[in-house]
Amino acid sequence: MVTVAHTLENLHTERRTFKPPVSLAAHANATAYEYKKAGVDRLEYWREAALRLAWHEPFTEILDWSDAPVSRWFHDGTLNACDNAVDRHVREGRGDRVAFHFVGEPGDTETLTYADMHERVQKAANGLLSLGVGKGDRVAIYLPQIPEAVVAMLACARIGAIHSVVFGGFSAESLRQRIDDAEAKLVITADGGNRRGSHLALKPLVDEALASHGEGTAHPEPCASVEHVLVVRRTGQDTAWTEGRDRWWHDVVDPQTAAHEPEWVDAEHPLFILYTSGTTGTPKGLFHSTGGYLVGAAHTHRIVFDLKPETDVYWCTADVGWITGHSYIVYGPMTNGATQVLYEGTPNTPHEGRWWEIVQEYGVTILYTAPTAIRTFMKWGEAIPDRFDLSSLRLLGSVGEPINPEAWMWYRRVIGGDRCPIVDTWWQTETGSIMISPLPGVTATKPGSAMTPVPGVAIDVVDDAGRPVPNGEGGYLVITEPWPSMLRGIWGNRHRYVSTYWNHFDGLYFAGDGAKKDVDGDLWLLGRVDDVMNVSGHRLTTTEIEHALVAHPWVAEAAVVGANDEVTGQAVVAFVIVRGDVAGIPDDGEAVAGELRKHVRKQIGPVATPRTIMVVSEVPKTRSGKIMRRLLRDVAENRPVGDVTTLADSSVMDAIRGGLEAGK
Ligand code: 6R9
Repeated sequence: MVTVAHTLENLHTERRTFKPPVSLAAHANATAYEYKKAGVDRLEYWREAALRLAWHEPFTEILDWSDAPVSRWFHDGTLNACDNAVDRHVREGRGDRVAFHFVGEPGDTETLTYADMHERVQKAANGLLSLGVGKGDRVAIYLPQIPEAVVAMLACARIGAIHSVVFGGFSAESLRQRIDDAEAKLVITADGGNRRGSHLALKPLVDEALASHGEGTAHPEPCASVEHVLVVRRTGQDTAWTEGRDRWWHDVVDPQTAAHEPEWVDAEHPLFILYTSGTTGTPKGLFHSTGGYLVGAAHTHRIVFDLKPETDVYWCTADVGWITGHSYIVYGPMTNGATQVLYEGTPNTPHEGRWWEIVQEYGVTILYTAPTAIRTFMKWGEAIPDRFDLSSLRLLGSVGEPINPEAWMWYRRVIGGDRCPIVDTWWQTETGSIMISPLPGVTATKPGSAMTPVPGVAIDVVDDAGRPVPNGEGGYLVITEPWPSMLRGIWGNRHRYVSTYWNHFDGLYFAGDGAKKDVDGDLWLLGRVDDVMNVSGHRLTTTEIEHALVAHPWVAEAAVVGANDEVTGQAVVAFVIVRGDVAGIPDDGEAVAGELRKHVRKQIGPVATPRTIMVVSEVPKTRSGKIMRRLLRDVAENRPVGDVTTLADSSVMDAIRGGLEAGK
């Protein structure tokens, strides 16, 4: 295992704290009592949370941990996730409430109430059944961010089929791998989606994925498991058709009756598979349960975002193809009866104020997004959000990466008008729901810290031997007790599940992240443990140096890697993007580098001074917005750049290389 710093001497000197707004605290869904209750009896705490769901048959047992590390929660109860997310609201008189304000990238909009969703999920469920899909079958969903994506997921849940959503930006090869691994019977896709003002084709990629890739390739045979491809018409572009296999959504779903009794499933029935890249080899198909997962997603959504379903307009900007979209667009918020914005496109189409225009137009009150987006907006400059009325906002969330204190402060000041609390939420595809976060009515927050585990979740930071570190020190983040929304395994591979997460420290779930407890015991996430550098024997994380760089007024975004160095073992190499809205930044990259080197030396110490600083226009990111340091390490070490297939924009690496060549 990679070793991580126990003694990150130079870490943050962040001392600012922000108390919860008094008015929010007075009416918050969660008070300090929540921690107390969970502290007294953790399982009882989760039992009460579970009782907020609609159960078909009640459960009697809370946790069965006899087959550890596979847990069973509420296992003798039965329920249906779609019934909780949709039917229940209609049944209880909330059918007229808006579920989604959908905004297409070209400007088309649609308002869908819970009653509308009810009609759609029932028709879609009957449509799936008519194609021979049933309980336990796997369905791959490869759609743009449109209402049908939500409807398709819920229709699967409704009939007990297991969905596997593949993000619409993935390649045909990635799609094929995921379809084969799950042996999906059906693929739901669209002719295409709208992206940056043009049509992105999806159906041709499905055709390619399902076809034979030829002798000698990884896929010499056509895909054997898929019987049908169900195609939503979104863009109207021409689409090749395989008769018998391909069916239009409007032909199959629209004529169905809007009457369907949900399939009541055991709490442990798998709800979905979601693939996430591992450090090695093939992507892992993580799967989640129905009952425990839904409890975790709905409960955390209610307490962390303080949702008031009658008045809030909630917008999570993630794609439904990621866990954030699963838990905090579909299952959590809908179970809580939220009114949401669903936006198909990119933040700068047709202009860089598009998000803020949407916030203004729909009166968004809660915004949940990622640090990478915030840093992009910082780069574009605050004059853009300043043009819009953002006064409806009352709560801001962040997820996906450590948020730099400066980005946090910018988010609070420019977007949150200095009045909205920020919840920095740490969690993973594996955890299913938020594990570490402030509670907005309780916690005094510190910029850059995710603060403390949510009530009912047991987390620690341990050293190489698995011993808890004292406050003020760093180590590995672990989860010490099972939790309801924990993954139930890796599809078809129990051994890989155990060895990936449970073999590092006896009885502890190893998250793969480094973290530090500050003197108060609050948690600072330091990135993946493989992002640790060793410079002349000093252990440094990429995150702390990135934080320091972004704290400089010239810098919008920074990515730091450790490159091999004959003298120091590793050396710090930084890639920085300078801000667009700050005057007086020198054109000369060397002058910028000199100033930033001085700045890092002052902020952290000489040992952290970057050997090389390269000014670039973009840094490579995965499609979920995480910086791909592996590729930057290739550049820093002068190697040909490795596999770029998971990059959101593969031309970024050419641009970086090109820029460096030109600068030589
Ligand atoms: C929800 C999601 C999980 C990894 C995780 C960690 C990083 C997520 C974070 C964060 C610091 C936060 N991560 N949230 N790091 N602060 N608030 O992103 O799931 O795509 O599986 O990624 O993302 O490194 O281990 P997933």
